[in-house]
Amino acid sequence: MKLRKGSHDATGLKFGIIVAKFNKFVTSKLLKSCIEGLTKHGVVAEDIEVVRVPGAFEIPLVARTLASTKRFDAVICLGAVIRGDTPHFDYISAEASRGIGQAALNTDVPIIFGVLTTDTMAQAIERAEPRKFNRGGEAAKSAIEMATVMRTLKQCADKPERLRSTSVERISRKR
Ligand code: INI
Repeated sequence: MKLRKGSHDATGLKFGIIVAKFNKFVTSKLLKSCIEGLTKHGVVAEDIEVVRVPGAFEIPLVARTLASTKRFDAVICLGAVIRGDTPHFDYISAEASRGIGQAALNTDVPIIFGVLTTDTMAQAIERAEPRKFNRGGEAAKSAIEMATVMRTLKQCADKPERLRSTSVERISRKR
């Protein structure tokens, strides 16, 4: 059996971050922890590009545009959609998740869904808070893991079997 997995060493990797301005109190926390998460794992500030958009609804188009440039190893989407009492929530959260997933599949670049969808502002704050759920930091970790596993898979696709051993962990079954 061969197990292929990503790593947490992000040295030399480049990331695009898209952050929604709507519910900025929450999304600014997500952004801060996300950037800290990337730099903690070896990413330098010059290799991070942040794009601000009005709300979560606008994220997919920018995600696809950034990913299409092929300048980034992964793109991270940050936003906060809070239910409140309007049906807006369902439309925006559905569109953001569908569009972000579609952008990743269309471009072959990992795009991370760091958009909070909660019933209340209190829940959103709790999820963004670094000492609680730290979803911004989690998004950074997922981006690094996906960027490194995709790099490994692409190297495997390019190289003949005998050259792949550095990126492949071989597990022999004990009998
Ligand atoms: N955008 C969000 O990111 N979160 C929300 O909770 C939200 N609500 O509740 O309305 C929201 N609306 C704005 C939307 O994303 C677009 O920016 C707007 O509709 C313009 O296209």
